[in-house]
Amino acid sequence: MNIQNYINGDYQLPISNEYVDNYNPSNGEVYGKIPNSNTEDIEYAYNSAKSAFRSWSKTTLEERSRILIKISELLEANLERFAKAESIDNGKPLSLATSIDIPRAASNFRFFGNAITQFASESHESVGLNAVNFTLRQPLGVVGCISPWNLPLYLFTWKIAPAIAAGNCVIAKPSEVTPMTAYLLGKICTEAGLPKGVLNIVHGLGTTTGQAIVEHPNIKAISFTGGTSTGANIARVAAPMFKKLSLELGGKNPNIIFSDCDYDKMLETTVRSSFANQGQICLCGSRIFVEASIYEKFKKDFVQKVKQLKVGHPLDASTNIGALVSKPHLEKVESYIKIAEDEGGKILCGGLEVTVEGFENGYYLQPTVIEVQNNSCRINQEEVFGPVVTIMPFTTDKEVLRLANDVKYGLSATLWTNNLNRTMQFSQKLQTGIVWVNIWMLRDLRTPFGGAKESGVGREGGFEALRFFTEPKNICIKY
Ligand code: TXE
Repeated sequence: MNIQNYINGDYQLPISNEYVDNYNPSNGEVYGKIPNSNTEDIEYAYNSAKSAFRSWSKTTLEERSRILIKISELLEANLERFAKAESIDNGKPLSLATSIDIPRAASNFRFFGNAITQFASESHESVGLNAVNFTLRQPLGVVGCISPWNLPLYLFTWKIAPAIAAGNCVIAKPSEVTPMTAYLLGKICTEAGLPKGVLNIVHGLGTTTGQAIVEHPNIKAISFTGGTSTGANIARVAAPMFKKLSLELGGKNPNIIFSDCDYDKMLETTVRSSFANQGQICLCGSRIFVEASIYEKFKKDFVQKVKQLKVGHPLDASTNIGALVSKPHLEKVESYIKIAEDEGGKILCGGLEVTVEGFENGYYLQPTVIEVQNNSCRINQEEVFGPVVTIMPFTTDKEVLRLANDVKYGLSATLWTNNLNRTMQFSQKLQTGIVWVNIWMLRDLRTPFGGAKESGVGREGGFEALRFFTEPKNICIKY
């Protein structure tokens, strides 16, 4: 199926007249083409967004909220169709797309549809000076949203929903690797009554279409999720133009397991935090540190559970682990397994490609557990973003805290313990944007979401996102 851009409320062929192939990762076949939009396409999208901004920025909060919630309802009504499209495009199990990806995309619209009605700004009475200050929070204008392939519609809508709720008009680009559900979203927005030009969805390569969005002088802000080196590149281009930037980048997250934890719950959750979505979630706990007293037991139990995970076709209901997103990505992940072995890592299970009958050219890989001796090896320092985790023992709190922080990333950390003092000590000292204690990936959409160090700048979620997509203006009135 060939997809098109969604500009000014309609599907459009790209002015560039250039296309790139869209692959189905479950069988390695090309199953459609997507536009590779150029600067002319972005200019067209920009002009449509700019003219829509005049009235959208003046649309009442109640009306914006109504439309966002309608989009959410239409996504829910189309759950099966969207989940299947996501699974085929990305390689993730249909069960995951049905239970997580699409419901969360719907929640993003509902959440920000509600949040905007509660969003408020401060006033400051300058006592004794007969003056009052208040803050206006005005939409920025036309903003750019660029999202990755791992949670395609989930992350795409996580940016779009707050941007339009706050009164901006948007040029959004999904990953060229997984464009399908973003394409389908256009029609839903039209059906929900979103005025034309408020959301423009353009497709294409990062270096062509993404770059053109970032370079556009009048696009006021860029909200980006993706790789750290891409984020650095975007910052280099955007900074001299003083654009607002929100960057959600990679992670190399520690999963710290103490012997005083609830063992069964930890074990079950650790399988998920390691391999959910084929390990292609920036929040996956890819470095597992286990207290020495339970290390051997954990190693045995964990490997046994991981071996039970079924790698299979994404649409097969019994599949736990689907296909990796693309051939280059599969090769990248495999190269890291080799690097780990060369560095002295011991593969405890997995490490090999899987042939799924009838889909021999799909990108399937066994979930892989590697035992490492130290945290300075490349497999523990660099983001693999696949079904690969390492394990190593530790003895003291001090030691594991140092290991956990000894990495350039700082997105999230998971801590398994029932010790309150330890929980507070680690919560204070872990250099990450998120700390989960005795749980993984419980998401409350009101919380600030994002990373420290090279995992990014800025926070998404809740009012943080609405603050990002508005410009605060202080008004001072003397009376
Ligand atoms: O992501 P890219 P890639 C990590 C993960 C992965 C690595 C590379 O380690 O292996 O990044 O993945 C657009 N200007 N994450 O190459 O390139 C691109 O088209 C503007 C972590 O697929 O960062 C896509 O829409 N845009 C991550 C988006 O950026 C550009 C999720 C992300 O693609 C651009 C995905 C440019 N110059 C990968 N170049 C997470 N944090 O969740 C690319 N893009």
